[in-house]
Amino acid sequence: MEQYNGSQIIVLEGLEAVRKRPGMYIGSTSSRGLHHLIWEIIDNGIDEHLAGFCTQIDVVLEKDGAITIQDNGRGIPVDIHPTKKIPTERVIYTILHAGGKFGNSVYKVSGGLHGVGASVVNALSSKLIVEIKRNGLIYRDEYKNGGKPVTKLEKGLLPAVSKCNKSDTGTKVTFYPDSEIFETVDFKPEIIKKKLQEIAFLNKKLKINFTNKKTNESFTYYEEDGIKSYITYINKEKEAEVIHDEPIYIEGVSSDIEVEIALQYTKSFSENINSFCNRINTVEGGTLVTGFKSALTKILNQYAKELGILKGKNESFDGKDIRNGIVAIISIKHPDPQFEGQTKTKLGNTDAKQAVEDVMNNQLQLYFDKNVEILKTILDNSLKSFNVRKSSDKARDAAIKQLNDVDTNSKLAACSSKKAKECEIYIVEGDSAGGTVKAARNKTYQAVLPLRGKILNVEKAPLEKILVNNEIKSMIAAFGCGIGDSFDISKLKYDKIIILTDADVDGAHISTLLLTFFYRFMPELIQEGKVYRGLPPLYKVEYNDTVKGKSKKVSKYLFNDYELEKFRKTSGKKILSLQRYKGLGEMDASQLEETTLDPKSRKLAQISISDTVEADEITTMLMSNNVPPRREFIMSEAQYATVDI
Ligand code: 2B7
Repeated sequence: MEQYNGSQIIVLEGLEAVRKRPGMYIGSTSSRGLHHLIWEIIDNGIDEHLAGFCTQIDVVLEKDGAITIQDNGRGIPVDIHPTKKIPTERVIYTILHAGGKFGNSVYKVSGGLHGVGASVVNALSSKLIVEIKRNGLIYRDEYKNGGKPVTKLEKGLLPAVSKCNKSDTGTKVTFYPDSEIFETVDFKPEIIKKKLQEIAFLNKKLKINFTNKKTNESFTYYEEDGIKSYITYINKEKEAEVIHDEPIYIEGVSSDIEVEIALQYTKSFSENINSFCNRINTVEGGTLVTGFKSALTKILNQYAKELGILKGKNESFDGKDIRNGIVAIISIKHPDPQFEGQTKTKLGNTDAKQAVEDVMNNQLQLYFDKNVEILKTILDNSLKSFNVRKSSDKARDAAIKQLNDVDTNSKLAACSSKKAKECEIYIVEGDSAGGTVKAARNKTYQAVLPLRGKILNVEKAPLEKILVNNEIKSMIAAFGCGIGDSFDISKLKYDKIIILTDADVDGAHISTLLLTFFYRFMPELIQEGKVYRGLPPLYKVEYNDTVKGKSKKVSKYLFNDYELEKFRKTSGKKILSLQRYKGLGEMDASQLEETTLDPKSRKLAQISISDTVEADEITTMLMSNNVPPRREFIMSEAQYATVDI
């Protein structure tokens, strides 16, 4: 039996709260949430690197499924905490919101999980061991069952288990994610490797080793050139054709804000700008991106004028022309970042815009003055986009006019309410499922738009073709908020856009094509959290249950294999019949209403963009002709409930 004093009981109540609602702290208990545990612990090591005390982080996937993370920083302090009266290490690993007050990192981020990560990971682990090398001693502390201390303190202090060299310092953490909390506790080496590579790019000169003890493989990530190499990596992954050999890299400091920018132009027609503030991917952009765009447009237009590239006197390049084919990374370090927006990933600090502009104005000008050939290549690229845009503007205007002229929406079953806030539109795969959904819906606030078969792949089709495609025209007209430059989310007629497809590979593919269309032409819909995927159940089980004292046959819908497995293991019920739904078409109107339409019982997954580099890569990969990886992705995505692109 462990002995708890008063303060520890309060502590455990905090960790209990994390176990009750893990999603609030790590997003979900799916594979994604599971891996989040690793990122939280690594983050503390990275802070130690940023503070200037750690040069290496080792990550090990152990044979028994545990993860070990070790750094060569100063080692977490083990002395008695002045107010909590227990070793500081224990405060960090058992008290929620203990972060922030520790570690003097200027770049500590108050929002999100940063700093409280250690206690959250402990709360969600069945076992966790912390080993600290400090003062020539190795200290060890062990917890079990969601953060309950196992190690007995000696005179209130952490016991030292052995000696080490005084100069040898650092922190080592091993944890076992709790299988009672997570849907899966199977760490995926591929996910870990990808993230470690990204961390290495964003933290130049930090060495990260990954060892997979299950396969006896080892990998090292070390990026001397940081985000500059990241650009090269992204363009290689995407097989993008670059128009100048080396990425442009600039850096500088303005009003205490460190700014680093790397960019390279490619022959692609889209723009890919990724931004990070204090290493957090600002998916929704914000002031740092605004500053980047405005400075880039201004600087290049100025050069275009000086070099006489645009013939018309009052003509200038549009920002769109200037960013045509650009791949860029903006990374800033801000002492007091304000994160806003739907997913708290939009930087709000106005001084960040100025800082980025300052560094761009000084350093980028300097770069172009030295590299005139590259400047000319880029301006020539802008000119091409300018000319294409001038000619396609006309086609586009005509197409948009046509959209407004005729009602192309004969298939849309509108809802009677005109209040956008309460309305929803279901985009349904196929006419037959569409028909059943129409019959089952609540006509007041649920509209239905059935789509026929294949959706156009907007990644590959030219704009003229996209704008005359029937499916796309119906969606644009139904949503009512335009597309591209003329997009206006305030005109959106619905609060939720719900994609409803079969729970199979084809359904996942159609859903991906739709998301690609939204991502490229109406990204705000996703950023503002308007897009959802309906999750139809995969199984219906029937079993006997006691209702009002009588045994009765009842049924229950299960949404994935995990739920079925859980039902089998924990319900204690004998399954009388098990039906597996192959598609929406197998359900009648009342089943469909209960499982996918009724807000009280349906399941929806909100679509979000969690990583801009990855979203862009996945979009390109899915839509390329490279079939094998595409199939694999669709399959794995189809299994999970939370959808991120
Ligand atoms: C906010 C908390 C989490 N912390 C320290 C000092 C060093 C240190 C840490 C760490 C991950 C896995 C191995 C500060 C910061 C707590 O206070 S956390 N190193 N590494 C870590 O967790 N790695 C610290 C001031 C003086 N001496 C040490």
